[in-house]
Amino acid sequence: MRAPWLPGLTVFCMAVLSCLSCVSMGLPNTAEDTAYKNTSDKGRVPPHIIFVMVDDQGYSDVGYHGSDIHTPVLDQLAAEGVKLENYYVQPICSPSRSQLMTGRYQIHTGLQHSIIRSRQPLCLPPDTPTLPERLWQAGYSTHMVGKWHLGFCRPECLPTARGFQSFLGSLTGSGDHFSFQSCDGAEACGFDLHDGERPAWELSGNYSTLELIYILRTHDRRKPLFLYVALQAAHTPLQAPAHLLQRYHSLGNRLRRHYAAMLSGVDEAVGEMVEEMRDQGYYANSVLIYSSDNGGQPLSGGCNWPLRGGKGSYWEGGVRAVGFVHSPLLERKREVSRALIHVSDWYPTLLALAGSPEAEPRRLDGYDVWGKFRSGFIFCMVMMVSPNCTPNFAPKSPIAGNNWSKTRQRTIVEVTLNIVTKYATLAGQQHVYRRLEDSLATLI
Ligand SMILES: [Ca+2]
Repeated sequence: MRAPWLPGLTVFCMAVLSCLSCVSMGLPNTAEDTAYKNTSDKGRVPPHIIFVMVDDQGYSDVGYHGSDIHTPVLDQLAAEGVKLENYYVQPICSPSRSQLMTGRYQIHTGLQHSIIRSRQPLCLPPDTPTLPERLWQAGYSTHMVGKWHLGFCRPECLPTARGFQSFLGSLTGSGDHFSFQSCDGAEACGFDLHDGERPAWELSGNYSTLELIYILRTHDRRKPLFLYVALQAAHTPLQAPAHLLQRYHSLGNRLRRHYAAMLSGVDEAVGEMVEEMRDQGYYANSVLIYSSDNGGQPLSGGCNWPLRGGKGSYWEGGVRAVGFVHSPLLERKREVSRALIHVSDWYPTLLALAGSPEAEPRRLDGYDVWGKFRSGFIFCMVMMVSPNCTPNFAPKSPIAGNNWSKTRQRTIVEVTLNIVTKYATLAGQQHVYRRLEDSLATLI
């Protein structure tokens, strides 16, 4: 155990099926030394990158969107940075997280059908490069705290085999935030809190904030840090500490009350982390990105107003997410961006920030969007209608319906091209349109 675990600190989180834990595939220590040398040779330290991925936060469930949920820390960070108001993700967990990790739509990784369930022998393809792998190669220390949900059926699927030098969190999609019991049906339950590759039986209560502070205090500041903070809140089961629930005693709806308290826990955790970043000297050379992984679930307390639909649907309420960038390195701060930004864009964007841009950008679906928050790009529309383009699958899509056929597939592609044409023309980016047209032609 790395940190002195104390009870009662903020933020709930994670759990994992211990029976599914695997053997070590960690990165060699000697490689870290080599990477540090390479970084030093460049004569500068690339920015520390902190990516906060929150689970199931609805579009309306943040203070600066007029919510009854109090998120003062997030409000301030967003106000001082760039609010991404046309920011898109996938409608469920695993696909969004796969795109963050690979910069590619899930149609390329076989994760286009649904989430990865605990009993499925499925994971992010080990031969697909991941963001932490690439950042580690670029000289970064790479650490993850929170929910993985990209498969764990084999050792090579685990976070520590996919580029993270340390991992503390859950491997499955959901679980009890206090006991860390996770179930895939009543007959398949287990303990789901892992430290690296082993079940962390000794941990109890809340752990994520403590681990984040421990990493920030022990990391060598001269080396760039990539910290992936994948908080499990506010995913079901809806559970929150009493002191957070007390803030929302006036909310009559029990689900909403618990959900709101969980998001207040997220707000507190982010606040503690940023304070530690300032205290430890990271802040001046840091980039913090905040993102929900999908829209809110109205049946579990979430709210996406004024957007239609919610988690699991391709309506705006399912795929248009809360997102912002906060960084002293932004040239233009205190802005609201209407540019179309997609979760797959972070892969090339962060690699470019790290000074190690993708060598084959055409391999990716995302684009480097740093510095383009004002002008924007147009590509993200495509993945919203094409991710389930497999003939044997009936997606829950308001466009596709349940009668999947070649004709419908063709219609979707044509609709997509029309949308892209419109935005490409507006943005003067016809070259992007031509690339998309080539890609989509293969689907017809
Ligand atoms: Ca989610």
